[in-house]
Amino acid sequence: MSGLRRTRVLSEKGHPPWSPGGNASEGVTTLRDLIRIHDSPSFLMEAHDALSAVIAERAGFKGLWASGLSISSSLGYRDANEASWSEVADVVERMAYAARIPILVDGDSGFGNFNNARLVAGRLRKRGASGICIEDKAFPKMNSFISDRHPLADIEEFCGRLRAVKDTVLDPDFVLVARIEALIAGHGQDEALDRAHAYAEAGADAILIHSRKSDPTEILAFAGSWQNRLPVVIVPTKYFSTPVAEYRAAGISTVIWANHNMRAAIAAMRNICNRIIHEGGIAGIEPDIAPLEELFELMAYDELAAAETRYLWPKAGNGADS
Ligand code: SPV
Ligand code: MG
Repeated sequence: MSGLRRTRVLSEKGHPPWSPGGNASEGVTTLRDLIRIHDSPSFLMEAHDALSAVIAERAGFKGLWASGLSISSSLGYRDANEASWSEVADVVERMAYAARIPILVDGDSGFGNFNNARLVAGRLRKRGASGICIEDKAFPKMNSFISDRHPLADIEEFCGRLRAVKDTVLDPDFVLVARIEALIAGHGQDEALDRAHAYAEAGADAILIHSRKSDPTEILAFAGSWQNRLPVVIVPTKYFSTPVAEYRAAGISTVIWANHNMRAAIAAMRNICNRIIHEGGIAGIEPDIAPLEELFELMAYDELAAAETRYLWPKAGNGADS
């Protein structure tokens, strides 16, 4: 029996066999395993659509970050809850369809109160997400690097959002990350730690501590005090020059490269657009863009060709199940 036959049943994650990631789950690490406390941090790579998800998977990343900033940007929205949760969920579904590796979805502040948060988390799980990250801000949120005004949610009220997600999404593999914006909002370590303790009590599986400083002092101080009561997740967008060895030494569980596929795409697209304008054509750019063959390979066109021999002209005897 051919491999194609064996892949006819949908996987638990819902991959049809013809999706680029296929439905095999061998070798896939769960998000819960990635976000455990390890000797060395796990990496989650940003993706904002199915193509970027597949590219990250092929590069060897074990998990994805469905970034609110990047998904919003690719849809032409500001990262200020302009995109509806269902628009984000549509994108996540395409990512989960195309890639086999688990996806942690940036759930912003949960799109409202406890009721919205539990609804969104449940829908995202159904559509292929392996976890959700919810930040302790009010709705609508604003991207953490844009303004200085980030009103924080009341701790008790935010704990209600976390508890509601936990009580609603009963899948033990689904990961709930509580994101603390206290440092972003200009509060100190005490506020961040108080929140971390409360969110752990409310059932969070991990704590994301965010910082807008260009050095890692804040998050390292937090990690030193927190002592890994729950795994710590960080987003070193602003303190990008810090070596990963420092995170390893601090016991950081997971590092999110939060927007780097999107920013790489912006730079590449800007460059190629400018060149076509200035060079007056495409003769010179061919070596600098992905060959069409690479695109066809990423999207598994070979599987479609093989399926045609099975379903479209099975009697032709040209290779199907012979
Ligand atoms: C995102 O990628 O949307 C994030 C990270 O939430 S940040 O942009 O740093 O807020
Ligand atoms: Mg975000």
